[in-house]
Amino acid sequence: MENWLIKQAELAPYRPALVYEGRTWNFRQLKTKVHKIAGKLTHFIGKSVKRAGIIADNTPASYFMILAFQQLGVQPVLLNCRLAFSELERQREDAEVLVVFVDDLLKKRFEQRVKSNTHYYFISELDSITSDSPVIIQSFEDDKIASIMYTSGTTGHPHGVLQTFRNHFFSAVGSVFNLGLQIDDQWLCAVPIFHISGLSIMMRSLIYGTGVILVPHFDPVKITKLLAFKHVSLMSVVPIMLKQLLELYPTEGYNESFRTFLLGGAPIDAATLGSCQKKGISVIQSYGMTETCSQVVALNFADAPSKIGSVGKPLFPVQLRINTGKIGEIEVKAPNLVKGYLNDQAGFNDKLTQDGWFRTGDIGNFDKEGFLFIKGRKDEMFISGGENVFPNEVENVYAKVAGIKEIAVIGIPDKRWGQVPYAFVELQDHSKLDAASLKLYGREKLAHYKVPQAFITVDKLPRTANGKLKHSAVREQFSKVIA
Ligand code: S0N
Ligand code: MG
Ligand code: MG
Repeated sequence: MENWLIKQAELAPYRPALVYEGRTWNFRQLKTKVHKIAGKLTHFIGKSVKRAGIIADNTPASYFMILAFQQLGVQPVLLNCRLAFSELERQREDAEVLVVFVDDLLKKRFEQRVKSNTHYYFISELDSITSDSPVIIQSFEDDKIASIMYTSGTTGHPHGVLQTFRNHFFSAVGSVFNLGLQIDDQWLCAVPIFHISGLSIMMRSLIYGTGVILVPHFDPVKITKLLAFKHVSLMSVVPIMLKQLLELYPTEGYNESFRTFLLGGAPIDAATLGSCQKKGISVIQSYGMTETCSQVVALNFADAPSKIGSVGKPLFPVQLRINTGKIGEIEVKAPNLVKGYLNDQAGFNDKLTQDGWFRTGDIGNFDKEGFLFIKGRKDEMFISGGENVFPNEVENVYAKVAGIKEIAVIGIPDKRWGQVPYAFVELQDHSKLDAASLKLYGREKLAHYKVPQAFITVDKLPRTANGKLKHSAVREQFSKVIA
């Protein structure tokens, strides 16, 4: 395929590509800007670098930088800014990345790290660099890596998901066949661009030639104003965002340009969806993951009102099956399914069935009309505010703490975040538990949303016959303590 950015600069040069706090770049200006940064990058990181990292925030600087990497054929490794520094370092090393750019909006958190670590730079450090003439790749080859983002798993450390241009292209195709396209569409992006929820909005824009309204933070008041008064057509949200926007929904409704929320990232309660319906707010529920470059299942406009609670039907041309035929693990085959994990192809292959379907770890069922309902997880993973939390990752960090014999982390329902982590701790003899210092310790080693909100001492943690921690039994046995 022809380089998408160059193509749109030719096809739709004057159409808005990016809008940010009152500034607009059309596709021609976007191309010029991105190529200029590509030239600076060439000067800065050399011509032969394969990958580079970015700790992005939702700003034009990060947006341009991600696109500039792609223009140079450099694989952008998108690092989650909410991670603890040790987590980021492990991912950087795994991806063999020597240069990581940090968005200047994150200065407060990263200032010391950028100063003291040779691999990290603020994006603004490029300002004073002259721009060499960059060697821009003319085509986006199907199997070339367009982006890498890390996801955790039930075993071991997070792995880098290798997303190709073809993966992004088919993801965008599946979405547009469902949601339709108007050439003046503008997609509001408040989800992080380091997640596939956000990056997929950027990629769709390049593929469709439509605009993105980027916002730096999820501020429900500001966003409600945008939805009410600006030309916004679609907005991707996770449940916590939709709930907060619902509370602020103006009596006059949103601007007539608004078509729908695309809801994903986590299951949502029926009451919130019911309220949206009552108020006449269009919500398209969807289901997807980093490994499929965003949605693979979504409702459509016609079915959304009558199929509340379902995430819809598999998008074109996604194939989906439930392994048992009734309620069971959801398996997927699709051109937007990635080929593997960086440095861990075996780990990825383990998730494939013998006939090549990807086992998602999610449990669901189809109703008689072929609509998918998500019922839960096969493993202990849970979602907090749209972020996946793998208990074993948290447990491994705490297993090293003196005095802790064993620790079990489970997701507990939470009104705001959906679920939050709680820890149940079996202490070594004569040890004492100090929840405050355990929290501090977690904050050092883990992203904040992974740190247990409570540490509860128990005499004995339930184990299976062969001594493995049994999370389901932890939940059953100690549910009274939590309630
Ligand atoms: C909800 C968000 C915006 C909250 O972040 P915010 O407001 O910036 O919080 P902070 O200032 O960082 O922290 C304030 C306090 O809140 C706690 N906190 C923050 N985030 C969380 C959290 N996630 N869970 C629990 N607690 C949290 C902090 O700890 C802090 O507390 P104190 O004061 O104690 O320090 C933010 O979390 C956010 O952006 N969430 C969404 C992330 C997301 O996009 N997830 C989706 C990932 N999934 C996918 O990408 C696949 C599906 C998909 O592609 C998709 C998803 C949605 C829509 C569409 C699609 C699609 O298919 O296209
Ligand atoms: Mg530095
Ligand atoms: Mg914030």
